Amino acid sequence: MTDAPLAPPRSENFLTAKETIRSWFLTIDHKRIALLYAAALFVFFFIGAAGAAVIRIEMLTPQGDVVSAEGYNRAFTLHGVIMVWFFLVPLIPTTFGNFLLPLMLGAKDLAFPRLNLASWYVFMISGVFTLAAIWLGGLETGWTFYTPLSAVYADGWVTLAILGVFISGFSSIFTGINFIVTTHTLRAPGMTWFRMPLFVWSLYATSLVMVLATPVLAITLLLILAERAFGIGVFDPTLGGDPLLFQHLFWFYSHPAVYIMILPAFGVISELVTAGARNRVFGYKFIAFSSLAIAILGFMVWGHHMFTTGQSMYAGIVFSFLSFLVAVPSAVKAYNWAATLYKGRITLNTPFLYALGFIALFVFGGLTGVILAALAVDLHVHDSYFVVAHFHYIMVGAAVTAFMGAVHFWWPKVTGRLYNEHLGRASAILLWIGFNLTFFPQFIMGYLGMPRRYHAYDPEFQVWHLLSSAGTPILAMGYLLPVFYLGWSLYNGRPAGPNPWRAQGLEWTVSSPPPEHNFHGPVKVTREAYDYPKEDAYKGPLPRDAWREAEDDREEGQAAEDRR
Ligand code: HEM
Ligand SMILES: [Cu+2]
Repeated sequence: MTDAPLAPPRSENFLTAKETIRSWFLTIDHKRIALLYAAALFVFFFIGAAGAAVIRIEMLTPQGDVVSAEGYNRAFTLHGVIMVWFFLVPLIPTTFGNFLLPLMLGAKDLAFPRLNLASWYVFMISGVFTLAAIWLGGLETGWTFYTPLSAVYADGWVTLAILGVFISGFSSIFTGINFIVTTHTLRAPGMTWFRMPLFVWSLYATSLVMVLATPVLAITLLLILAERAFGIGVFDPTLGGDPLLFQHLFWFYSHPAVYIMILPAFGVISELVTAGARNRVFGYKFIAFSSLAIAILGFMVWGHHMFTTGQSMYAGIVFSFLSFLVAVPSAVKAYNWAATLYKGRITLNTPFLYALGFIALFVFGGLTGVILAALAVDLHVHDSYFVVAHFHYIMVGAAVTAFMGAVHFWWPKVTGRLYNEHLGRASAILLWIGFNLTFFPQFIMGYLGMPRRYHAYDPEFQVWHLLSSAGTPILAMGYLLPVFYLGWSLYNGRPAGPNPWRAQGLEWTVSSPPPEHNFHGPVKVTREAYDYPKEDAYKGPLPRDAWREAEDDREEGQAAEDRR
């Protein structure tokens, strides 16, 4: 056996093909741009996390003692603005979407490589505006920028922060256009629509939402800026405006935006579940179409954020019913994953543990969404910690867990290195425990009446806040531990080989890290996605399963490395 597939020549690998700093900042390689995004998001995540730390420390005691009421408002606004607009919305599409879409389709790059680089620069510029607003003292509107607070009363750096979010929308739109055109035009011969990996379908649905919904947000934010700057009466009732108009416009974007966050996560989980169970995916078309159904239905439910605003009761009933409907395509996915696992040959390795953790947290988050969508219940728990818990189960418990699963699944592909499997599993479990300890108590206290966004509270809630704050350091460890062992693996990890998981998919047919232009020759696709060998599935675990073989390959790779 030769070393070639395990350690491709340096010139062939996208990381080492060109080594100057300039070559990184001017790169039009989708794989490098993915890493540029990853670096930026990493920084934003830790800034957002600092806001979370302030919140959880303040909530340890019922009195407001660590920060002032005003300071608390600024802390949760910092946290929300950074986490939603600068972390969750771009999280999976700009990193794994960028990296994998051309590889999965058998293309050399995205349709518009320069636009891709431009979208990163636009994103960075938008980040500078919003970070400047925070640096100069922050703002107190919450990530939702509700009027009339944001347009009239707030005296923080609202204009600057909103300008940043406005600009970041362009980067979202650029990415969406790029993905849609790539999927339509750059599929390799034989890569029919129904042979595309489900991650690609989810990116396609996400891109549609990005392109169609983001302009609405942009206009809404511009109107706030205009109102702040020129005092025109769009939202301000004293000038003849209507503050509720803002909520309609905002949620018309922001409910679909929650699907920008979760749809790519669904796609990741479909990949992890099929590779982990070594089984054909159950109901491929149902999963693919459910992504589109969610994207479309997602545009029709925004009013469920406004049940308590005095909108007409009939509107409330219709929005409530439509919101229940969204649960259907979501449940289709959950059932199909379960059916894929059933009789699959499951090995509990790290990416798969994250996938299982995701399914549990997503089902819980989704079901509590259905509870919130029930009109009568929502009147009771609206604006309480119950809502905070609901959206954290979905946005963090599900979306970020899927991202962590993706990191552990594609790490060997991106870097060419394997990480420590024991530490990987340990941190997946730590993350799950820390997450539930942090956020489950919030359901209970919310139900009991603890309002959100309060910096001092009634002592009866303290025990729940203590539990929640106690979970936070465990959760933080779950995120930090991978930084260390993954960082270590970059220099010391064993070479991964092209396909350490024995997974299906074009990205696993090229060397790791992939060559600069992805594929050496023309690509021709002759099989459906997830065409796992029949003898792999439906047999139950064997003493020497495919994972074990892959392990042997890795050892051979190590031996080859040692000999050199
Ligand atoms: C089965 C699907 C879902 C249903 C029926 C649902 C329902 C709801 C409802 C009714 C509310 C408003 C609660 C209130 O303010 O009183 C809400 C809030 C929220 N949901 Fe969901 N949801 C679903 C899925 C999702 C997903 C997939 C995400 C994110 C990826 C998400 C993120 C949020 C966020 C961020 C809020 C709070 C917004 C805020 O006021 O700050 N939801 N959800
Ligand atoms: Cu919503």
